[in-house]
Amino acid sequence: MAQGANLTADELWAKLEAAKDSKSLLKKHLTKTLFDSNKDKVSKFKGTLADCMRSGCMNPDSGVGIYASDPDAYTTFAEVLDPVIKDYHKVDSLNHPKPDFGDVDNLGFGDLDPSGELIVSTRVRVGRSHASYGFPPVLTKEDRVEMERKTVAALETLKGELAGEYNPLTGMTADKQKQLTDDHFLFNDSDRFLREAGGYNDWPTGRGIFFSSNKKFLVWVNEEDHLRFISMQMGGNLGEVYTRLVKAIKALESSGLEFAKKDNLGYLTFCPSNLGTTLRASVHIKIPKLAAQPDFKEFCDKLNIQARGIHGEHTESVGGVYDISNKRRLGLTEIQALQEMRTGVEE
Ligand code: ADP
Ligand code: DAR
Repeated sequence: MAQGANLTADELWAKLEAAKDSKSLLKKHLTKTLFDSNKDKVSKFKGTLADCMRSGCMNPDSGVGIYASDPDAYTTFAEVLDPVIKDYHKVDSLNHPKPDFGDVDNLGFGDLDPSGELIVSTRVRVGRSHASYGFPPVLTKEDRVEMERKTVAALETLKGELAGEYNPLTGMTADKQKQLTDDHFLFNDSDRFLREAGGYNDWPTGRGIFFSSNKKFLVWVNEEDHLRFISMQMGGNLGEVYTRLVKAIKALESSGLEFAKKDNLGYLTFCPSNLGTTLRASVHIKIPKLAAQPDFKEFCDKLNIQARGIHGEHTESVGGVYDISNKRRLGLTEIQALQEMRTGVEE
């Protein structure tokens, strides 16, 4: 159960105010004036500012610290969310470009590490939200089950390399879940930031994972976002991984699913850090010496790349292997975000 589930906006604010050392974007941008003028507003999905800020107030060590309670929160609480979005994605104005996946038949690159000495595996993912549904703080059990049903129906239309099977978490043995999570395929319910944001309400109902037959295309259902489309494989062939994902996105877009979008923000997601292209391209790469350099964080910041541990965000590196990915997802196109990751990894 999320500790802060029943705290009022004022009680959450008091926690944030007391967290003098917090470096989150919520702490940086939510002034008392903004708090007072937004704390009583309610979105079209009945979301509140408390719903949005809860996780960052309960976890002062958050990086971002705020989520959108629902798609309309990006309008109702724009005064609070816009400064966070601009800061995270390093943009001065919010006018996200139209989707552009580039020419996948002429990408100009393939395997970033043909020798296989550095890159263990490569993954590219996007997030999507079903239009007309809220996000975790306002979702009901019935919403999740309904979204799961719509998603599975769309996944059943996939053909060829993308065809596969859906595995609901309900009824999945603990051993199978552990094996899939250890192998970096499946998500779990261990992220305290997502927990405080309502991400595990009614767990595990409505959650599951789709695998293509070769397990190189996956879809997460109702984890942090309603949908995560994931292409991944061992080695460093970014070209192959990306091309597979683009094929899947186009197939699912014509499967009848309707995704939540907003002109100036692109595709809408639960966390503002994932808006726009929603694209995160990553490699698990062996860089123990580089990562041990005192200026490693500055090195990454300069290249707009982010280093994570290898079992997901907020986890540690193991054996000198780091998850290196693009940081920015909004204010640039999909192919630009991918190129930013590629340039960073090649550096
Ligand atoms: P995201 O927001 O993209 O889902 P996380 O950091 O939460 O990112 O990672 C989700 C899962 O994907 C984790 O289990 C992580 O180990 C796995 N993962 C991420 N990038 C790679 C990669 N390049 N190769 C293999 N697994 C990866
Ligand atoms: N844990 C939150 C979210 C940061 C971005 N990652 C997401 N959305 N998975 C934080 O503020 O650290």
